[in-house]
Amino acid sequence: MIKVYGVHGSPFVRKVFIALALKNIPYEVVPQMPFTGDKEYLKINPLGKVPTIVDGELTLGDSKVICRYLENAYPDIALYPKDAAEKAMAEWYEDLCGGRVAELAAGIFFQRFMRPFAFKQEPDEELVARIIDKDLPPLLDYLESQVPMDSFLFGTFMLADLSIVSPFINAAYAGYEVDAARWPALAGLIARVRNEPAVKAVLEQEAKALGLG
Ligand SMILES: N[C@@H](CCC(=O)N[C@@H](CS)C(=O)NCC(=O)O)C(=O)O
Repeated sequence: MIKVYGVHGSPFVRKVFIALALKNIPYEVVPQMPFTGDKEYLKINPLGKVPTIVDGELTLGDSKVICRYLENAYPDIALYPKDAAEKAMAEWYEDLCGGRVAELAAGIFFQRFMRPFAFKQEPDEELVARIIDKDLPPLLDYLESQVPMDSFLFGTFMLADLSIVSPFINAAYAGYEVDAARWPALAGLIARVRNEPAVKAVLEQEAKALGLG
């Protein structure tokens, strides 16, 4: 059975759990905290980041690489569109939202969730305000221009939808919600993705793991 090293709450680990669930592939979770410098873990992922998967002889890090592998190795249920241009756009959204958008959302999550609850520290509200008022809005404007009002990006629910929404799941743990009056299509996509059975199931486990369930 595929092993996934990681921890609930990471948007990158969440993506792999949901990708596996969408493809009906059973998996086993090996709890692995990031940022620990765990020497044993560094042997299988020298970056020390989560997730990493082990599938038989194959040991692979990075959620994007893992999801592309899953798509090729287990092609029955598609995570990416087949059309070349659509596939490229799906990968672009995954890159953009797993990169800069995730970084900003993680800033809110770290300041308003991790600092008070895990480290008993005050959040840096100045930093949070800069993210919410200045850094995020141009990216939200862009995403709003890309996302359909009533459906998923490529018809059925796929990884591109999850990639766009996932950072905002983390930000929501810290009390941040995308303003539906200003970005209605994006807010609608967030609600639709959250409602997908595979996502719901993982979010339920995540809430328990974060002490929210
Ligand atoms: N590009 C990587 C990013 C993974 C990542 O940054 N994971 C975080 C947890 S959310 C981590 O392990 N951070 C630990 C570190 O940076 O040392 C992926 O898509 O898997």
